[in-house]
Amino acid sequence: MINRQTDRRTSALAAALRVVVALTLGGLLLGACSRQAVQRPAPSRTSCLRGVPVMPDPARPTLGMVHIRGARFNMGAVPVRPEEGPAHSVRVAGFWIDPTDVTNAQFARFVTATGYRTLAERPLDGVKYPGLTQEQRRPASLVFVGAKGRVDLNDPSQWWRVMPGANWRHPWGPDSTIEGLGAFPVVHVAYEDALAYAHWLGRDLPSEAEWEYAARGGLSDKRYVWGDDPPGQSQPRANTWQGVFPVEDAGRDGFKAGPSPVGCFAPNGYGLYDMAGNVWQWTTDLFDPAGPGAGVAQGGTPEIASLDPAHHNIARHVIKGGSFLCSDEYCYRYRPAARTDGPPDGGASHIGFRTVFRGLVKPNAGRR
Ligand SMILES: [Ca+2]
Repeated sequence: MINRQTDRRTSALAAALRVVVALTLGGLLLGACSRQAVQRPAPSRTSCLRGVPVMPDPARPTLGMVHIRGARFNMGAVPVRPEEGPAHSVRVAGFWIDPTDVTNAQFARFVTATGYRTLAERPLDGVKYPGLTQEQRRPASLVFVGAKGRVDLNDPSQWWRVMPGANWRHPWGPDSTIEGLGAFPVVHVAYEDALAYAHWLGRDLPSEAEWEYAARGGLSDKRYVWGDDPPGQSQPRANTWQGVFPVEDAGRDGFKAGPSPVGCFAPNGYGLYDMAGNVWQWTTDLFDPAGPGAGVAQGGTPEIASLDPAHHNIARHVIKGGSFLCSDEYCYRYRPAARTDGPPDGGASHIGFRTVFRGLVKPNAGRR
């Protein structure tokens, strides 16, 4: 039976954890965190698609993207989690979308062209965090480190560490590297980092509705992006977690406790890869913890409803798709209707993104 009591909005709590840890324990725990990182096996594969995904080119904004026709669809579902329902009819206009998550190689092209530095590579803003010392505001990101034994699954601090020096170039900490991992999804990218990449290409991040419609791949009211069969019943369909979370990932999908290269599992009906599992993906929608539109219905605005009072009142954005950390007993969010909020001021080991393009749409153009 699925234990749905054990999950909390890991990403949001992990975000809060960054500040809480810094405030309460400062450098002592941060220093210890690096030493607590788990030994991580080398990934079983470093690429799955032929060649790497197309390198981005600002002069050709739809290069390598897939066109999705506009349509009306049922968004959400009979809720597995309270925030997922009820299902409601939504219309999206046609748009283009990346067939895969943005990879390390693609993001590196952006950084080389622009000199951009991600949030995790910069100190926290002293104006936003006036209570933190310079030491506590040093560049860091949230790294999944697992646990050696069963832990309280309501306490994400048991398996997350705020790790100085972790960022997209060093995803498991300062001693790690992305050398040879160009086909892996870029991670440790904050919302503003993902948006900067998209804007460089004249694109945007998907709205939640666009993302969910694309993820469903032409299917209606199905639990998963491939239909209603649970993953793993016949063949692996996504990079998720098998085994006791967060202790042991059996890796029956081919990848243990970490991301897989993009495109290692069958695409959905629209030719999109990894719309379930692997890494979460940013959307432009603001996250209302009371449910979609709940704050607005009470007279507020999406902006106000998304503010996290426990985290310096920074707006939260919806992330979709689940990640390699989701199992059928914990998280269970590798479903198109599932949603949660990402850390408002940083990235993490399990959050990436893909982009959309809404201009110059050519109906029926299909894959380009
Ligand atoms: Ca896995």
